[in-house]
Amino acid sequence: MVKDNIIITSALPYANGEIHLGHIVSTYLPADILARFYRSIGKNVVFTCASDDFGTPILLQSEKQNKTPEEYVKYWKERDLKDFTDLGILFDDFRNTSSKENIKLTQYFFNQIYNNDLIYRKEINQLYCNTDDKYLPDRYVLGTCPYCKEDNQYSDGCEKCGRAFNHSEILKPICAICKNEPVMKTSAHYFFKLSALSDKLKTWLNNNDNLQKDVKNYVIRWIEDGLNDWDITRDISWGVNIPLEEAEGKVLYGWFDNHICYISTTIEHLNSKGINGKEFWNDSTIYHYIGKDIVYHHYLFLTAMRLAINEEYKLPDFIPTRGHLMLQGEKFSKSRGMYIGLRDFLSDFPADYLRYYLTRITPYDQSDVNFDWDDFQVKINNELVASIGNFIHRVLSFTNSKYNGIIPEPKELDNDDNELIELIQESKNKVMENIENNHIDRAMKNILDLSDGCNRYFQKKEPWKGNSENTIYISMNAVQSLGILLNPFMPHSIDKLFNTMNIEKKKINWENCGELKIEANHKINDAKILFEKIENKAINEQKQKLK
Ligand code: B3M
Ligand code: ZN
Repeated sequence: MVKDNIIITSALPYANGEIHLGHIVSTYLPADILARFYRSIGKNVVFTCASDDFGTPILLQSEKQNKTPEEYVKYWKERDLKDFTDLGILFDDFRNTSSKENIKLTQYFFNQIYNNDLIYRKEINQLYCNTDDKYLPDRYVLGTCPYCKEDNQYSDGCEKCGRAFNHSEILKPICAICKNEPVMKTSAHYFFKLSALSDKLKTWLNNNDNLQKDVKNYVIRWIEDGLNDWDITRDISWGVNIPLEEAEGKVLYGWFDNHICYISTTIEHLNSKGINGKEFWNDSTIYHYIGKDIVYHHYLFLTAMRLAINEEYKLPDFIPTRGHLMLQGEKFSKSRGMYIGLRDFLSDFPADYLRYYLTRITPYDQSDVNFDWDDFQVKINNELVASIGNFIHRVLSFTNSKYNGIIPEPKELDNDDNELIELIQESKNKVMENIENNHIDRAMKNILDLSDGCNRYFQKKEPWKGNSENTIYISMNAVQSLGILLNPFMPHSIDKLFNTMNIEKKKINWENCGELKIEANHKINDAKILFEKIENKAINEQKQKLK
């Protein structure tokens, strides 16, 4: 059973580039739909996110652009937030991993874990550039992959063969800044004893029935194969300082501080509203939405860190994990031109078309999701326009033309009328159950089936032949019910719909779905077409843009 307090987070975007459709599919859209749904049934929802500011790639990029890292991340944070807002991703708060509060909480975590003897210091070999006078972690080093021998790879892994490796293993290393050859130097690093928490992690995984079984199984396999201790240090200037005197000049690895920002953002947000954030955190149902590439970090690093401080901050209940986005059956990739940026998409199509399509094609599992332009056109035209939009428009325009926009007084309801009301109530329960179980694709299919049922009802009743009072009265209430069900998925369109229907969105909630809330004599405004068909030309233009 979910609690009354609900905390939802989405993986934090690096403040290092634009948001694209790959980000949306696994992480932001499913989380936003759940948040909107829980708000509509009256839960206390806090949906938060932040920009992920620290780390070597961001420092390197800011240096390349002659900016301070602070200026650099500010630009991307604002840009990303604008794009999310345009898509209707409605965060209650969006902060920064580099915020004062997050740094403070991160250092608190470090100290507690250190005091609990779960962090130790060890000398390791690090590449160092004498020209730039720097240690060179991760992306500061280019070299040849030790496995497949591909040139021009970063020192943390190879893009060609996909292997991750240790910094010191890269062959023929050069400094990414000055291109000179670095030397090997020893440096003291701090390690988190992940291995020592293996049993606790396993128990937690086994006891949490909300986690997806397939993910849980392979994470348990990782634990059984033996976990390595985790190097949480970087010898760079851009990060959270390690709060120990002897660690001067060293910062924490970004994956140590970024997920703590789920906690710091949520708690700060609540505190600013006069609610005790920590109490709320510990008395809520917690969801962390992620893509499958960061399972290790969330199922192991994040949970281990909370376990390491004796669960002073509650562990997540759900970590909904979804697959990658493919485009036209190929790997989504900016460098190869198989790519769609969110902002570009939104300049050509309405936000709700993307929300509709991605919802329809995204299951609650690890399988990859294929964005296909032809399929997009088919689903929008044959489903959203031809079923949902068609029913809504027929009802509204008929009411305008036959009744001057005024809902007629119904007579005694007949079988067909009652059957439609029943269908709405059944659909509502199915949609609700599916959303609560994270099956948003199935929930959308339930809504589509309902709108098909509404169309059949309207067709059978033939209101154009006269005697249309009941049909219009019932249909108008069906439209409102559809609007309530669709609202978490397509909020922009439902705002427009409710404006046309002259009803205040604030005044209606999930419970009103299936009720005959719209009464006789209520007056609606002039109907406007809510969803327009997509022409072939528009799709062909998009296909041309690829590659
Ligand atoms: N910034 C983005 C990623 O690896 C990374 C997520 C952080 S979530 C705490 O997809
Ligand atoms: Zn150099």
